[in-house]
Amino acid sequence: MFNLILFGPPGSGKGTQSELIIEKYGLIHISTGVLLRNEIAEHTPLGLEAKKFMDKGQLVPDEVVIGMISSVLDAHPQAKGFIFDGFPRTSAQAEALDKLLALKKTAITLVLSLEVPEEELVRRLLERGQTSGRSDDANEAVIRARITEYHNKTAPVADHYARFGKFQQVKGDGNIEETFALLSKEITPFLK
Ligand code: B4P
Repeated sequence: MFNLILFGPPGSGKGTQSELIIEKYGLIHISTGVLLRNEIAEHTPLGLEAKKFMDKGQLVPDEVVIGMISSVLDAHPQAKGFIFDGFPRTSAQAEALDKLLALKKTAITLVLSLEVPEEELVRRLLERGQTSGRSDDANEAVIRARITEYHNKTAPVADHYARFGKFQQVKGDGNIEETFALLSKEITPFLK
């Protein structure tokens, strides 16, 4: 199996690039952001709980997110591999993911981290906020709070995977096609 984590701050293009990667390589896409927004749209108890955090630009509690991931992994026993988009976002989530994958006799193959300057992140998210209807893109204060959460809680996840030589930075401030070409260069050798 080939299991990829697409890593990077909010607005770095994880969701955008994941769509292109699944189309080219046939992996199963797991986006915790999409899963959480679906729960909110369906007014489930999990969605109502998640919304309280997401509207403020905060991370949703680990146990909520880890439970969701576990169900999705179980739903795809024949997958040739997964792309994790927006997960793990804390060290506790990374440790839980390692354990869940070990139970399935697999592991993370590679972590690709999209590097984009902060002002470009804010610009992209404000632009998306004009049309997305996403409450967490709605104003700059919430966007900055998400970036702060990233620095405080998510950035340390990089060390977790760098220790095993699986962490690779990729320039993410070019256009969508340029960034996809750089990611493909890293992925293709594993999936030839
Ligand atoms: P996510 O849904 O994961 O979203 P994101 O980090 O905001 O965006 P992403 O990096 O995917 O950017 P995108 O491609 O969309 O998280 C939302 C919230 O959910 C979190 O704040 C948190 O509250 C919660 N959450 C999710 N996962 C969690 C977890 N594991 N634990 C706890 N809480 C969790 O791109 C953004 C914009 O830029 C788009 O408009 C796009 O068109 C544009 N763009 C992309 N690439 C571009 C490029 N190269 N050039 C110009 N524009 C580009």
